Amino acid sequence: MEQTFVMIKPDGVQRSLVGEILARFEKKGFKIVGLKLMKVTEELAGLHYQEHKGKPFYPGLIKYITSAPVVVMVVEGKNAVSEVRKINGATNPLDAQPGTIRGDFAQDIGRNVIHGSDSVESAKREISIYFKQDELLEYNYAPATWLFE
Ligand code: D4T
Repeated sequence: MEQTFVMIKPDGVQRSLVGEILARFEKKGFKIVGLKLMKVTEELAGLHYQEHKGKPFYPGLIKYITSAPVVVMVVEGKNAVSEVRKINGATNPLDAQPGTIRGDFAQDIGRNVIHGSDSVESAKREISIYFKQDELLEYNYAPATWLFE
């Protein structure tokens, strides 16, 4: 099983989309192994988005992500990294298909509601930025019996 990192960005929390978004991941059958509401500091934002440092949209991105609470989570399932990105939809909501989170709930690339790691390596890095080891729980996930052959 693969783990990935997901963030409901400040606009998603402010627009009361947390329950709706969590439900999509739960209904897919992803096991939630970590979950919390938090405020992203400038330091954490800088670590998370280090690959974008120097790009024109970087200052706005940091301001946005640190502006209000976010919900961070670690979800686990088959091909979780790519499956979560399919559920999230294209980075630019105007390119995102209806039925995806961004396709259904967003219009602007700078307010695109959700983040999902783009590779297993990124997922590991981002999980370690936002979660301490003891915040990730190991437990028996009952639906697994009916999700997997
Ligand atoms: P995240 O990281 O939010 O899941 O987005 P993606 O992985 O899908 O896309 P990304 O890393 O290329 O972009 C990170 C973040 O920056 C915002 N952004 C991006 C922006 O405001 N303007 C831009 O031109 C780009 C490329 C949106 C997502």
